[in-house]
Amino acid sequence: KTDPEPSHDFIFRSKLPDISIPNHLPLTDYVFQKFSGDGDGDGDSTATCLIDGATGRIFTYGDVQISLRRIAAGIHRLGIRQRDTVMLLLPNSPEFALSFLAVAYLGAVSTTANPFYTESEIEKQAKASATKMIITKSCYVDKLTNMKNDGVLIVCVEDENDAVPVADGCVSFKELAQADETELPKPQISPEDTVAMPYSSGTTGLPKGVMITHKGLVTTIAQKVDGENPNVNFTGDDVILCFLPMFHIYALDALMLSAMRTGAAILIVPRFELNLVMELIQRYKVTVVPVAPPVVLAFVKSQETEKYDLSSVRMMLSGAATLKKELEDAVRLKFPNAIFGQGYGMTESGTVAKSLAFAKNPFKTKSGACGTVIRNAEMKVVDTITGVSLPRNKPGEICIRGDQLMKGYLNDPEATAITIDKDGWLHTGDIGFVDDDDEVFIVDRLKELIKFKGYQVAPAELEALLISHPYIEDAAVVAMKDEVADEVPVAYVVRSEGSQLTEDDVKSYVNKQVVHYKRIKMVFFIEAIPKAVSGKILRKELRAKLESEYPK
Ligand code: 4UU
Repeated sequence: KTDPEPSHDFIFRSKLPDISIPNHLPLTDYVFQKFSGDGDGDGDSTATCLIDGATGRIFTYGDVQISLRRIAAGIHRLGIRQRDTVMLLLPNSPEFALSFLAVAYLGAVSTTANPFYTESEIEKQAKASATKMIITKSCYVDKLTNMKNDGVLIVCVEDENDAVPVADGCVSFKELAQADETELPKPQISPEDTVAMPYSSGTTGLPKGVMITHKGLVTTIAQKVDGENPNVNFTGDDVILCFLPMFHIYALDALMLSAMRTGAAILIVPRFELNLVMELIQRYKVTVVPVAPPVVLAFVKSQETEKYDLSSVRMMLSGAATLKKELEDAVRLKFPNAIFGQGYGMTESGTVAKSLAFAKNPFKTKSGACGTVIRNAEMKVVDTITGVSLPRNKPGEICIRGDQLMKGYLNDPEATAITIDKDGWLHTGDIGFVDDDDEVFIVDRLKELIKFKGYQVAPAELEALLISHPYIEDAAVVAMKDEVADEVPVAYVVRSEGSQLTEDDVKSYVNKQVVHYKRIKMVFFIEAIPKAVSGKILRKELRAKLESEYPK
């Protein structure tokens, strides 16, 4: 029987065969499967799991598994139950990793937030996600007064030397971590339960809670590090450097959890500082360095890389933003022993593509590619106007399908339906193509999202702040190209009649309400914001105007 309407979709797949993925398991069971009776049982509990780069503290795999259960019992004792939301408002630290795992173990949900967020940014996310507990450090507690008054529990990680006592009305993390783990019966977790809920604006609008399930996270990790020929060959001998922010999906999934699944050691650093990072690479003989493009630029520009022994590095992985080919070629020269490649992902989709140069049995890859679609998944590229699927070498919107995708946006079925269509395809809002060797190249972005050094800046969020100003009639925010940050947000503003509002007034009004990378860099006053009849801002027009007036 012939199909009257055969599907003409061009589907792209990994060069690696599909594997069986145990995505029925709860996340922590999967991540530590090597240590369980039913896994392959070769986990070494005395192997190093976490190294605190700031203090040298070490947690073995055994320590981590017992600590996470104690912390889970402590959180439970304070009243947090399955499916409740806990906000992690922590810098990169062993406590971040332990808290995330504890919340997952409990069957509760971690919503991760940048600790540098302003009070109002934290409050918006805490309210929207129905956060019941915030785990943080003393230095951020001042921003949480309102939430504490609203009954949100605040748990405070003490400073290293206990110099600062835990703030009034907060629970000490150290005490919480001493709970009796045998008190907590193991919860029944469904693979469809949400485990992580980072915020992302996706292809349009305000930041939304991205409901990532146990099944989704297990799948995206397995797609990278499982199988006889894993796409990313992390092993128990690796020391993986983690300065990328753990609250963001890239470090959380592709670094922290993937490393734990393979038994590697994770060297945690609170923030990127070039010389400190090079010193740590030398001291700990770091083998894997996950980076974002601004870090690549810092390595390339540095005159001091020669002063350190960086020869232990065997893998450098870049992701989260566009990496220029010239930069990629330049960094290869600085790390002659390292394989360099990219990964491409999205909060909503997990990893979409990964360089096959990182595989155990690697493939030849090209500079500038952001990887090949991960295994156990399908990719297609569609025409942005007709939606028709395109063959190789033709740029269009990249779509991805598989078990790794988010369940949806919290309380937002409309935004979910715009992003994942009825056939299960997630529309990334990125424009790219797949070449003759199955490598993916990203060439443009269809969606409104701005990326400052890989950090998300949602134009709609800044526009909402702008129009809340009494003298601003209308506003639109678009990206301006920038040498260091790749993109920075700039605003087009329509002043209300008779207003003398200046550029500085506008900047200071918005910029004190947002974290540093969302700060508006320039303001252009304009008569009217160009809009479609539907009311949608014609961002393309504004971007073209910007480019003609401020060519790069
Ligand atoms: C050009 O940035 C991320 C996730 C990054 C990631 C995740 C798992 C990288 C490797 C990995 O294994 O998430 P978001 O939600 O903050 O931003 C998603 C957007 C993409 O849609 C794309 O526009 O960030 C951009 N992006 C990239 N752009 C991400 N990676 C790349 C890349 N090249 N390699």
